[in-house]
Amino acid sequence: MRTSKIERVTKETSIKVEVNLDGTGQYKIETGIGFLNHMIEQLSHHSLIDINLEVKGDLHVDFHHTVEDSALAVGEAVKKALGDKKGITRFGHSYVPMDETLTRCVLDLSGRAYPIFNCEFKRDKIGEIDTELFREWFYAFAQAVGCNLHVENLYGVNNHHIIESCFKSLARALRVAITIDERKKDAINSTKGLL
Ligand SMILES: [Mn+2]
Repeated sequence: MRTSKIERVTKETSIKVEVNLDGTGQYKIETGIGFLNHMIEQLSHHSLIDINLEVKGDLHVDFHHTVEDSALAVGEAVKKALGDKKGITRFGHSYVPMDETLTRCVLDLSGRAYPIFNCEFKRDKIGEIDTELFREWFYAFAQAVGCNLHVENLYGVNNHHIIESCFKSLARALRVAITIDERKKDAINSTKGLL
């Protein structure tokens, strides 16, 4: 089983996270922000990565640190669990619709962080959370995992659908990319010999 455990403590947030890449999508997510819990639960459920995440953040300041650091912690845990990345499929992509909305995610677990997040929101907030913070979440996640991550909302009207489809499409793309390719399971999936 490819598992990891991370504890990440700063003056802004205190985080414990455990992941199992070879899980079944079991989760316990407690960030203190309802909508963010809902999104990270989607990530776990649809990637089949088991995620236990506990964040105690400085929500009295605003949600920024909690959102960004939750992504850094989950990303670091995924990176650690991937280890030397032997045998992984490496690339993954998916399209996820939600009613009127369609979002695409394409990623490469290359070891190089390069996030693209092309989504526009027509509302400033969903529930209590600022929609602009989701760019921060995807940027931080790509930085921490060390992946080339392109998330693009192709069209959509409802802002809840737009952001939820981003997390679901990340989950589905990640599920493919982390899967062991049985035909190459003892090799690193790069002509360089390193990922
Ligand atoms: Mn929802």
